[in-house]
Amino acid sequence: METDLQNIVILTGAGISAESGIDTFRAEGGLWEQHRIEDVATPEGFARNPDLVLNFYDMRRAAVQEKLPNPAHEALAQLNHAWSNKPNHNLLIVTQNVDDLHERAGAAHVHHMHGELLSALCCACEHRTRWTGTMIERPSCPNCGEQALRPDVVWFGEMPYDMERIYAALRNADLFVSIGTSGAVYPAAGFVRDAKELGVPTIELNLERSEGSRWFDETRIGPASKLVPQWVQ
Ligand code: BV8
Repeated sequence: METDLQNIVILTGAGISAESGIDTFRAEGGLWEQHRIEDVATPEGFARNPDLVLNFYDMRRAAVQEKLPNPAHEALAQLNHAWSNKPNHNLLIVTQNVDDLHERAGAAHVHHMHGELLSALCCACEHRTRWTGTMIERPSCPNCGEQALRPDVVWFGEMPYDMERIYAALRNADLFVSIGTSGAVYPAAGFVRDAKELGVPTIELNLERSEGSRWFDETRIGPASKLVPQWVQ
């Protein structure tokens, strides 16, 4: 990695967790082959069949808890730690992922723009609470007591969390790095173009060319567990 970098924005997608054994969305046999997006990742799908959606996320929540971070998560956590000890250096890890593998590798202040499996949101009082169990039994909200908990994840048609935090970091960035994402879903897929318009250099680390590859200054092809530690060192 260039030594004169000070402010870096890193976007991660499902591909960074693939080698930890977590299904991506668009791979063969991936999540969107097992379930229709409209049925399990939209507010309309949740209203139509809440049990299907709660089971989908209960299954993913249980699966994630059995998985471990891989060398890509660990390399970013080391970078995160090194940057936190350098004055006037900023590193923002923005993840589209709802798993907690960045945190379990030791990264701090990760921005989960699409929410987190291990967080529950109450539809009645909007209270958020850390959640490791299941929701299919319709547990009561710890704050208001209503049986109105949903997964605290951003579905299609819902606004990703704290977009201004991301855009502010991009405006100040010396480098934008994208790791393990297909570049298929907006607004995350648009960050590379936002960076280019701001004159920020861009790198993509991915197993294959993505929908966004044509916008990146550089695309490195390979598994994240190899590419990310190489890039960080
Ligand atoms: C919104 C959370 C507006 C839930 C997810 C234009 C502009 C803005 C919006 C839109 C637009 N056009 C359409 C839209 C709407 C929509 C959208 O983008 N649709 C797509 C289908 C066109 N976007 C939205 O609805 C977003 N909201 O726009 O709100 C708004 C405005 C005002 C008021 C209200 C609302 C919200 C989208 C968020 C949906 N939630 N996830 C959950 O996880 O269940 S999306 C989900 O898919 C991910 O979070 C991620 O964002 C997205 C893509 O997934 P990836 O992470 O990229 O995974 P994928 O499987 O696709 O690819 C994996 C990649 O890794 C591959 O490239 C593969 O090669 C690579 N890989 C695999 N193994 C490895 C690897 N790489 C390295 N190493 C490996 N080992």
